Amino acid sequence: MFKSGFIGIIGRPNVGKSTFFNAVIGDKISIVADKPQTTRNKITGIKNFPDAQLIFLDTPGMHNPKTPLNRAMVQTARETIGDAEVLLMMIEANSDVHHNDILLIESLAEIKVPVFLVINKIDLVEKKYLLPLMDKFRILYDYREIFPVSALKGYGIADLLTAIKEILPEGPQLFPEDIFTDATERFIAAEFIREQIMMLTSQEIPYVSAVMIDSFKEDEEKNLIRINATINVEKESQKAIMIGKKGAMLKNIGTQSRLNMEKLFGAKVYLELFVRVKKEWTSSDKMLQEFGLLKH
Ligand SMILES: Nc1nc2c(ncn2[C@@H]2O[C@H](COP(=O)(O)OP(=O)(O)OP(=O)(O)O)[C@@H](O)[C@H]2O)c(=O)[nH]1
Ligand SMILES: [Mg+2]
Repeated sequence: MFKSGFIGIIGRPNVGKSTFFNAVIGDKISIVADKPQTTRNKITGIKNFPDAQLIFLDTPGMHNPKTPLNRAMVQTARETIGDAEVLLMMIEANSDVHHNDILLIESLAEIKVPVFLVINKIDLVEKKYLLPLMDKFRILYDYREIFPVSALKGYGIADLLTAIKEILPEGPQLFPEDIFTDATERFIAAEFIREQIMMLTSQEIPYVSAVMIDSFKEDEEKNLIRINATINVEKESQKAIMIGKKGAMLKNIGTQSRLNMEKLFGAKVYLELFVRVKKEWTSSDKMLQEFGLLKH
């Protein structure tokens, strides 16, 4: 019997959903940063077994949105909840119940599919803290099972995958075996650039940045990809920070993201970055749609 299904990874920002997603898929597809609200889109990753295909959906962190951009992100996360056969609600071992956890649990009220509680970052705490935390969450929702893991160290992931396989329904292989994501190389390239912005800039800058790929040209003979991309920010002052002194910041963003692209694409990458001011793009539905953050 072959099994398949969609597994939604949900949770408040920064608990390690994308780190876990990449660990399961075995490749860095979804970007990770030490700041909340890194992921903005639903990202699909496929994990194949001889007898099953598990399709993981990484989602933006659940929070109380205050801006149109944030509303779009939360909407994307909520929609994914309805698309899944199994849900993994992720929390952190090193923090208490957070109001965003409560917000998420409220949106699980009508959900019929099994929900696993995944306690991530167990490498950061002593074991004795886990049981009280499990109890606090158990009284809030009737989880099918609870799994302590460390996405970073790889602890507990194999057991969790086994449990998911067990409860998945019978179903066909939905994606060819050699495909590990439905994200395009263009999308991943833009995300890798945004990941460096998340890591290297501070304050509001990560949250007013959107990356667009202007051109993506593969030269197969030379195993080379030429990419032109534009980083959009909202103000001239933010543009100046993004470029940095003598262009140092932009150069750094470009170098780091290019190295990640070369690793994943297995090709040499020439990357050219441009910074543009798009006033108030985070509050314009039209711009959010154009940047692929809001459905038409
Ligand atoms: N120590 C430790 N850190 C982790 C673990 N998993 C993730 N992290 C760190 O937690 C931070 C957030 O990780 P992400 O994977 O971006 O978190 P996320 O839940 O996808 O965040 P959003 O996309 O903002 O919702 C990063 O700095 C990760 O390196 C873990 O198991 N242990
Ligand atoms: Mg994420």
